[in-house]
Amino acid sequence: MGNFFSNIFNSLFGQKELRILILGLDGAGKTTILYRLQVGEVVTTIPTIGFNVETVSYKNLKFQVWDLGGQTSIRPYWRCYYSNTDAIIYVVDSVDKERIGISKNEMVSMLEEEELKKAMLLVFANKQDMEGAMSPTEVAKELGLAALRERKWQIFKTSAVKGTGLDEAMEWLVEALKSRQ
Ligand SMILES: Nc1nc2c(ncn2[C@@H]2O[C@H](COP(=O)(O)OP(=O)(O)OP(=O)(O)O)[C@@H](O)[C@H]2O)c(=O)[nH]1
Ligand SMILES: [Mg+2]
Repeated sequence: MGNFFSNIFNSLFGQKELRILILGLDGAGKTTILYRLQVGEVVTTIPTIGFNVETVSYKNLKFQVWDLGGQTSIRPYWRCYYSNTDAIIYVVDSVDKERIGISKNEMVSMLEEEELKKAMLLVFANKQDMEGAMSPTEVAKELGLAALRERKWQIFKTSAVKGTGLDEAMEWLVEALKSRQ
């Protein structure tokens, strides 16, 4: 019953939780980002088998943020979480030049999914604090972002451990969601 009233309240006042998925290869920094966004701290992570989900509040908006495991064997399960997604945060380890091609392929096949047609895309060129990190321009080029059609997207340079770039990304997301439709 409580849920019933809160649903009515939410639909009247537009307080629906927005759904965000955090995707990317294993070790890219997804779980670190999730908890940075939620509690503002760096947590010690272990590789995610399955998912973590947390509610994150930002500027009076509530986001239900899903962080999925990125290991090769569990990537096929990403699609189980696609429906009703408002935005995808696609995290790239900017130091991992060897696997940037794999990361691109995973991103491209994800974006082909009908269920994600309307989802906006935020790419995080993460681990910018590390020596040898590719710049956001290089990451954008490697991922072929310029070729994306009919997709609202933006790339951000982030460091989940230093906490840089995340605010800017959330700010962009809030504005993009407001100006949607
Ligand atoms: N230097 C640096 N290390 C980072 C950054 N973000 C994450 N890491 C580290 O990278 C490692 C992997 O981070 P996770 O957040 O567990 O990676 P994940 O994407 O969740 O990995 P899976 O759960 O296996 O898919 C951890 O040791 C993090 O501390 C960053 O911005 N800079
Ligand atoms: Mg993880």
